[in-house]
Amino acid sequence: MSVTYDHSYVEDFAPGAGTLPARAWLDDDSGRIPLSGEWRFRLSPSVAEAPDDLKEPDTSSWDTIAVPGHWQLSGYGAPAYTNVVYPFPLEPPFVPTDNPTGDYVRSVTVPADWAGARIVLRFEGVDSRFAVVVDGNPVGWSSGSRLPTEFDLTELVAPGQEIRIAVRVHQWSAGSYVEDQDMWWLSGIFREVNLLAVKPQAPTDVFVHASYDGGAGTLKVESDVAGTVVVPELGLEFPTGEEATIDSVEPWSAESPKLYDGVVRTEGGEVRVRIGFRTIAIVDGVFTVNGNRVLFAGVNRHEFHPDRGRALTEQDMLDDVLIMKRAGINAVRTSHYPPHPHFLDLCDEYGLYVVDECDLETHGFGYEPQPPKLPNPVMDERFQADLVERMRRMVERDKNHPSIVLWSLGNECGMGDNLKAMYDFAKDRDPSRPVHYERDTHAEFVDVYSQMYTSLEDVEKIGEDPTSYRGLPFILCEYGHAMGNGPGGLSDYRALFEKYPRCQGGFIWEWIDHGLRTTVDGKEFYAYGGDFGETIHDGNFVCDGLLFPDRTPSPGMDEYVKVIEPLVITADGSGNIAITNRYEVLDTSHLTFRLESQIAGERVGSGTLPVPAIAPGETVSVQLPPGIAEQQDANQPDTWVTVTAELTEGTAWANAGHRVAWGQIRLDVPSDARPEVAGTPAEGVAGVGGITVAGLTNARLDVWRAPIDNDAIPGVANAWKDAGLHRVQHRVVSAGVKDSAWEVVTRTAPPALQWGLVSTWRWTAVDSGVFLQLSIQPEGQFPETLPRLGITFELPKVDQVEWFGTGPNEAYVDTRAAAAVGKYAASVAELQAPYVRPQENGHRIDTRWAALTGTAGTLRIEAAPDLFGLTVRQWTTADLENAKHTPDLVAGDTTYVTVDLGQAGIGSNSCGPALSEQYKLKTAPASLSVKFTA
Ligand code: IPT
Repeated sequence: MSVTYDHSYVEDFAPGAGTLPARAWLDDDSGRIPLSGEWRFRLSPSVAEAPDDLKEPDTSSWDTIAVPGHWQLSGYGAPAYTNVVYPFPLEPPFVPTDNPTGDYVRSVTVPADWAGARIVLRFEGVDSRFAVVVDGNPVGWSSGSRLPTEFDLTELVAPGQEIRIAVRVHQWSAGSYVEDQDMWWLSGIFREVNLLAVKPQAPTDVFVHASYDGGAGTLKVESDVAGTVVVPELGLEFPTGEEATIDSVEPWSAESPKLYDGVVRTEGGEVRVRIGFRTIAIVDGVFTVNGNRVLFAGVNRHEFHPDRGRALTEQDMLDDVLIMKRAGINAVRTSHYPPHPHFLDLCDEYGLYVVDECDLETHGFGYEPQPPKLPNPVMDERFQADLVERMRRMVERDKNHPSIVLWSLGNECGMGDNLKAMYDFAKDRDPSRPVHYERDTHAEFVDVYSQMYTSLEDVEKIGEDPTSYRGLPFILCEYGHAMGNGPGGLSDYRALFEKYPRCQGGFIWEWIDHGLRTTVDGKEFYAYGGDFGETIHDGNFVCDGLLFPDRTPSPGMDEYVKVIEPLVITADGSGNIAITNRYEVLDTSHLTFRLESQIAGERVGSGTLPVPAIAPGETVSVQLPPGIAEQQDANQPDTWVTVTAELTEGTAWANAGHRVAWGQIRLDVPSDARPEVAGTPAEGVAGVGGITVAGLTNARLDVWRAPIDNDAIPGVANAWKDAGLHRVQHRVVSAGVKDSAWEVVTRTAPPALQWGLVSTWRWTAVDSGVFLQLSIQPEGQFPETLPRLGITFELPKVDQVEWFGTGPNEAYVDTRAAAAVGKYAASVAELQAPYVRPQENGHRIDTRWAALTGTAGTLRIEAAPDLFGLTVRQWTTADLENAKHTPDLVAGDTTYVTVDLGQAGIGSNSCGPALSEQYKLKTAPASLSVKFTA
């Protein structure tokens, strides 16, 4: 192969040339020189323009770049985002002539004491294709961006001498056709490079087989060089290739990730292995680990950091694992490529089930295209060797991780023989793990049946007929699209996973927003598709995570934490507390239960609650401690008991006191009695609704919200716009004293259309304030649903809000699991959720009262008795709707307060089913009674 003149490898279907066979990622005693750090770097706009000098490069005029990293995030070129579509014409294996090509060069001295060893150059990940030249000698090339490659340099280098390594990396290659994942296109050497010295007769590949059955374990370690397996904790010492039986071992599971440290010793060296005894089996159509049904409370994880892209540090990986463990997440699908191997070590250690997915997606071809369309690469035999090799490279690298419980062939490729070939390879090499692939829609060869974004109705159907789809376990490999505000409706999915044994949970799409930290005109924000001038892009579809780009939780994350919590704490129906243990293997003896009682938001009692150890799957009833039940007082509604379960002692992933579950029990019976409103008419003033109290002006009926992604993407927002909801006008029909109230009748209606909402606003002054009794009547051909129905008014700048209702975070009708009833305080800024693309946020459903304090004093809004949704912001809904990024929202001197009678739910319709009927806000007569006090 001539690297300098022949770049035909860029468009070659093969996986590579000159590479070593795939093997396990090992913790061994080989010599190792990390080649992370500064390399000389030069970027050329095309292969043809890349100087033909890698044999003897004069790098004195080159820049430097940090390895690992992406060149687009290091000042060269720009990131580009597409989801399904490829950013280049489809004509495999060809790629555009304008193919940015980065040359990396550095030197390293091979230690003299490496004499006699095999010298190996190992790359953990290079995007997308690269060729290596060492001291002017072409070594080989490789592809498969998220997979390792090794080259044997032994013949080329002399121990004690310095060598020069040159790596030519191409942004586009034939491999790009099978790497169409929904993420930023980012190039370069983005994972570590190491120079290794493998000693003669040292093990270079081992395969640990450790199973568990009813207390006993078996262990067998295959090694390419025969030797001895030693596991001190179990007193084991036996030859590789043989099976040992251990009468009593502690099993590995996500909840209790017991690892035994072992060593494989051969004549030439040793490998340290971490052994987790566990057996995966599908029993009667149910996926089990160690005999226990698994309910995946998972997430899809892309590797992402807002500054580093997919070049994660070990700390980034640990951050992810700790956030997941603290959240009660028990599983990760590595969408849609094998992660950095260190992440898998952390999953073994901290306990997370992993669906390890191959580096493969060909979405932009369509699933099973027919001529004259081109075949999808998974149907095209020219790609077969590369695809099977990708599977081999993943399975070989990752086979020793107990955390991996499923192999996944890839994502969104349709169906084709190449996938079957990948499946066959995996089953042959590792029969112990089932294989997942979602687009095998008829379950022809997969071992678990999988769908994405399935509606509740369809999940229920699959649950009800356990023989469908060959009776396989069913998982949702993606659901709960966490784009922008959301996802909603998660509790409803969880209920089905609890109800049907074969419905074994799923993986939220996705873990983190891929917003790239960017500064323009001194203002920092998170960039998404289109922000770098891409000609073709998919906008903010790349920001659909439970975490904001900086890994702070979005409200959707808090909701998920509550929905999946390992205990359910509720009222048992007879005045006691019911606690159900939903752990897979743990009982509750590691938890301390605390209790706090509140009346109308004020704490009246607290203590610990003695709870017996509850076994997995069991429910116990615990009596309320003496005194608590009696606290209920008919004149003091809203008597709540909050029970919290927290870790008694610290764990590897959280401190003592960390909350793992909570529940609230209401002791009083909410009364629906309506107060007699007796007072004098609160005489009219300017403004449509017609009142001024504590600076309140311009009260108007409001039927619009800044579309959330789940409104905008499926076209729901457009249908609402067709009905004119975003631009209604108001007309005062009448105003005057009527039945001892100041009564204003308004009609709210869009231009050009004939329907409207007729509102009757009755204002009554009482001792301490003003009552508003509002009733709304739709007339004409009104739209079936509304985004919201409320009143919005203005106040001089408000700084601080105190409220009694749901909190602390925003809560909507289908995202309220995590909202607890209580008394909260926040600044107006803190009430906003900073979605990367600004949109409706910050609504607090079921507010009892709120006190808004600012320049004009304090305005108190009180349910009288109707609970209301509260939103307070320093900008208008139109500002929010027009903003592209968070800095576009600038606080002014006016505060906009919305008191909602109702608001549409959130759902997951940006990539998922339509909002459930029960969460739609139907246009219908409605009324609200609230009190304002200055
Ligand atoms: C699904 C993809 O698998 C995932 O990578 C991501 O793009 C997600 O959609 C949307 O964010 S595919 C879709 C057609 C259901």
